[in-house]
Amino acid sequence: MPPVTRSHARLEKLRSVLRGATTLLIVMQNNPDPDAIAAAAALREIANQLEGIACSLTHGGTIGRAENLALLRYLGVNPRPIETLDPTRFNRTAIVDAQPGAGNVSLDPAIRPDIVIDHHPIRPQTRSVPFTDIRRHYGATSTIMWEYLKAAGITIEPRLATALVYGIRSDTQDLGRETTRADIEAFLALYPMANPRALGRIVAAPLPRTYFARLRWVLDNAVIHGHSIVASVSPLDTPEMLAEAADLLLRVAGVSWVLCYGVIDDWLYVSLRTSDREPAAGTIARRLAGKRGYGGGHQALAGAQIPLSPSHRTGPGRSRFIRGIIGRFLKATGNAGEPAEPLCEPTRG
Ligand SMILES: [Mn+2]
Repeated sequence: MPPVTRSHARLEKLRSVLRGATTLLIVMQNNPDPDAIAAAAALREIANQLEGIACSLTHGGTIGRAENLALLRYLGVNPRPIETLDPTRFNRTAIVDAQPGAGNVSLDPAIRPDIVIDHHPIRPQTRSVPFTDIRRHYGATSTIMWEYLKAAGITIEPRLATALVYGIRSDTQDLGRETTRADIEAFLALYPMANPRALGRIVAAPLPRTYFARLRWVLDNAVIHGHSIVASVSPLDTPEMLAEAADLLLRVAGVSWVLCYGVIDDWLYVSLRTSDREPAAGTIARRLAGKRGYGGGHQALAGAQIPLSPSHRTGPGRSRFIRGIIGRFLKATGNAGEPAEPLCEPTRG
């Protein structure tokens, strides 16, 4: 008899929650990233192979980032926008790489999921879920899912292995950020099963020209305050661009804190990044979100979304509100009062 490890015990519990179901809805965060997509594909494989369950993947927001669209195409999965389906028609519901009530999940709060698997700090609503596996120190949910696949003895085909490798790589910035031993072990085990050429094509997916226009806006409008840099993204079509701009700006020499922001449908979206050990970006994101918004994340990366009240939606009211958020960010990072300096000299024609 094989030894009963912790992974096997977890897998048995997951199977017991799935057992008897014929359909499973797998909910990803809004504007899902590669880690969410890979984790959802892995859970689908497990539910399908072990319990014969038909799975549907869904998410709020949009998937606009070229790399993520290329990943979906390669995986052959077609997640549906959550507003186009009725979650109550599925026997079971799971959330991966996010948690109920987190603000970045569009599952109706009245629907309690049966399964939550994630690597963000645990949220109160998660505690009442029948099956939870929250490992906040893991760099990626893809790493957690690999442990389930391994415990289940499932042969991981190249497409899924490639997705999981990409999920781990992108959430940990190539194992350089928020990485544990488990992430490295998962990466080393999965990499030989992955298709490096396919991964290369996904990572270097062709970018639309609008991407470069947004990028030019970011670079032209980024302002340095001491060790912090602040940039708007406008127009903002999807919050994904904020994360991308924030990752890029953290590479500016002398900068250890980044805030990127933009407005979509009367919500202010904020992306934070830091290379400092403290304070945690997640803590600042929660503070900026206040009572009306949602904020959270990890030590090095975090995000917030804040609803704009009618007087803050346009013109000077909006500018004042955003200046207030930036001011609180600069205070929290110890850069309040530092002179504002543009990132780039204005270009001369
Ligand atoms: Mn993740």
